[in-house]
Amino acid sequence: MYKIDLNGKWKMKNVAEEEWIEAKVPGTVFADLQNAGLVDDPFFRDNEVKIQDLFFEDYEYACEFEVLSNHLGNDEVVLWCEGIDTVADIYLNKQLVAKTENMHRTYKFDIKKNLVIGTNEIHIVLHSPKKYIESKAVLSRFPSLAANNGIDQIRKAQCTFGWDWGLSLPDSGIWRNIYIECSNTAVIDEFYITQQHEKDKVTLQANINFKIWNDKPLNAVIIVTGPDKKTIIAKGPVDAVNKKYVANIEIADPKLWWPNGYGEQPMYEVSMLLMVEDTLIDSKKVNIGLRTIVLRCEEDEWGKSYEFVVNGKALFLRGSNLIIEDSVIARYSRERTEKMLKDCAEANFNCVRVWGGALYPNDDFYETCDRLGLVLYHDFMFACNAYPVYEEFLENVREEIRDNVKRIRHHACLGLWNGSNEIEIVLDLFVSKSPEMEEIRKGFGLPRFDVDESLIKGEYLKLFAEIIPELIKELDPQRSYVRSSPSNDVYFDHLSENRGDSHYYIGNGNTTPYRKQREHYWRFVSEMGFQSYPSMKTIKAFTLPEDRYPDSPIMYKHQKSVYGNKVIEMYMQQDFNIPEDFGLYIYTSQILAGEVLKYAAEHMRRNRGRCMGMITWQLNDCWPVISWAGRDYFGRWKAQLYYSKRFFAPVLVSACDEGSRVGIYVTNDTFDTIDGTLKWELKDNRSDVIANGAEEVSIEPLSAKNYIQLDFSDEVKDFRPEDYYIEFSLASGANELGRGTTIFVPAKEFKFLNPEINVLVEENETSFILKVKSAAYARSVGLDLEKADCIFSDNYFDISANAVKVIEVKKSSLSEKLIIDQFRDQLTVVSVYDIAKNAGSL
Ligand code: BMA
Repeated sequence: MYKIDLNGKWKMKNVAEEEWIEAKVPGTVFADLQNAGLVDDPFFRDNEVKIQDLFFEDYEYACEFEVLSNHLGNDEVVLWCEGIDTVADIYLNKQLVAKTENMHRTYKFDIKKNLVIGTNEIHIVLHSPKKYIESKAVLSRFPSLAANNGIDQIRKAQCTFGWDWGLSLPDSGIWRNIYIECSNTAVIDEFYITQQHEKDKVTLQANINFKIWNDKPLNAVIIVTGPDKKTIIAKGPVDAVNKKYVANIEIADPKLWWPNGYGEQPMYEVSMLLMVEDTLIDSKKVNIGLRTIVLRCEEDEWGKSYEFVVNGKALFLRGSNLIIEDSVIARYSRERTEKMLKDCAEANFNCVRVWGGALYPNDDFYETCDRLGLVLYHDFMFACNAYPVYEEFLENVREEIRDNVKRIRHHACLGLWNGSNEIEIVLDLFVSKSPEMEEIRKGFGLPRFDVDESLIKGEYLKLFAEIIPELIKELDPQRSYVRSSPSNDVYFDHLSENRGDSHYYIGNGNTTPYRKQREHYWRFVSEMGFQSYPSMKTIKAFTLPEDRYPDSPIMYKHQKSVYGNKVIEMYMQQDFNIPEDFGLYIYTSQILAGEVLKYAAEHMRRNRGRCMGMITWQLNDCWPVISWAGRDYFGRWKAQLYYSKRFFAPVLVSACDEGSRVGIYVTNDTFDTIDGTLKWELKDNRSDVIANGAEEVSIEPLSAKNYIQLDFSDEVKDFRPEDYYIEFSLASGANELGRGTTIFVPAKEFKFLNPEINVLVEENETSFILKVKSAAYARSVGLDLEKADCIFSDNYFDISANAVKVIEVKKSSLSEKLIIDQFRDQLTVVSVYDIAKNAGSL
């Protein structure tokens, strides 16, 4: 096999203009225009508006490459386009050879007859995605909820047209590798490896399909190399009639792959070789992890379970939703993706949901998830729309599913295929006459569309309950499939909590106080979130000083939800006084989001068994924006992600407070029994102990239980609840497993004293060590650096007077090298006391 790599330097121009500019492939039109200095930074202030005309233009890419006579002498010469965004015509030597209409597909075209020996030219015309959807919008059933009408007609990352956290930047480009492959005699065409798990043994079945142009006898060799580097080899003749080779390979004493926090992620390398006599003519390699993952939905006392069972153990999934990593897709990089995913593992995630309004990630994303033990709840790329079912569209979709399932199915991390995002909700919203839907419609200010309900829902079922699951049965039969999120196995009963998965938001069209979340007992939540502002450092990157206040026109350009900044403030008022200072306002919004999610997550984890997963909305941002993200565009952790690290900790100690009663719970999401001491203390705002208690506990693996129930109803008569808090902790020997505090009133009513927080910074070779002390009870203590970025081992934590909280900052997490004095100078500290002080309520 011989490869002609077409990646690299190309030229590009607007079809309607003469002048070419330098272009980079893989890449995108917008990135090339930006590199040539022809467009402004789309993320700055309101520049988004200025770039919109660009997406109504057609662009052309071209480059030349050499072909030798021995290239053309091959049996097959194929052009591979691993990603073309989206509507394109491909020309070779001025002849049209192919058209594309799907960003998500891997295209391959036979081009042997189109090439000449010597210099060849390829040029690719990328048609305007905006014009394309405009021309097709008549075929759409409904106007789009999220962005431009007609986006359901184009197989392109739906959110690139704009979303309630995303700007409109529907770019085009040759966004993945492009190359020519010349093959002869025979090649490995496809392979699929299944796993059969039995006690102390896993049997792999490798199915390899070949393309054969020759009648020479062929042999296949499969080498499986385990994590201990021991190999198992299978070999035999290729069945030339069926062009196949099938081998069963037994692995004794298999080393199982586990999600993050439950064990290791050992990988087995499977090499497949194709030989003519002793000569190697083709090979393929894949890394697999040995594990079973199934979604178990069985009738139980509450309805029907919705839990992921990994290697026979039902595990609680903890994670967040991935959107696109950057609005300019050319800026994706392996390093950035890896950093983001490492942050997920650091925040105690064992799962990531790949959300359906985005794109199928690059291979390195999956490899990293394999390595870090992040189970994927993986959508196909359909979101919030009624998708068409005319044959041409369906054929395009079938190919997209085939390409992506074949590309992704061997990854150990792949936990579930999910057909789509929020389609049942949206269709119901458009057509249902039910009073519940009428109410939600009102919240969105939407009319009901007088369209035949059964027709619309029938179309949805055709695509997501027939076509896609049939393909999964054929291509990836060992994987679980659900048709939408949220959904359950009763059609259009997506609001039900006792079966299926749920999405739950406060503030999206409702004003439910967040403490009401405890009235719900979801089986699995695949979306739940609350908006907050990104850090001041991020805001500075897209604003001028005069823009820096919550309601400024520019802040609103970076707020895409119709509910907007007002909702954040409305909820803020429930718990906090509103600070004047913008920096404190940002801090307040961030800890509020943390508190909202903590409240729900702890409740769900206390109900482990009934509820078996929480995936927050959303993990990341694709530009600097006010959104639900836990990690902002620049990768900075918002308070929410630090809160996640605590509320997703494998061992969680939490307090369930109801008036003057407080229950202390432990959720143990590990495989180990924990013997330890659970302590509680009732303290005043100076941290003086008023009452306390302790209990020796033995905590079963994979369990959640209320160990201590306290009732202060008598004491409450004598004390003012705004002066007191409860501190609780769990320790096993010298090892502290969890600590937290809870107050009896909303934070704005608590009588905080000046905590005079003091941070002593020391260092060793690899880390800065921070020793945080305070003079009184301090809540949500936030640490940051003024200019540089870093990851603190804990942040936005509560601390009592006289305690020393030790925080580590790995020097490797710093965005720039700092010596200890610079680190000290840049360090800022804030706590809820500062909000109250700034708001003048003390
Ligand atoms: C859900 C998601 C997204 C959206 C988010 C916030 O509905 O699936 O479509 O961005 O909520 O509104």
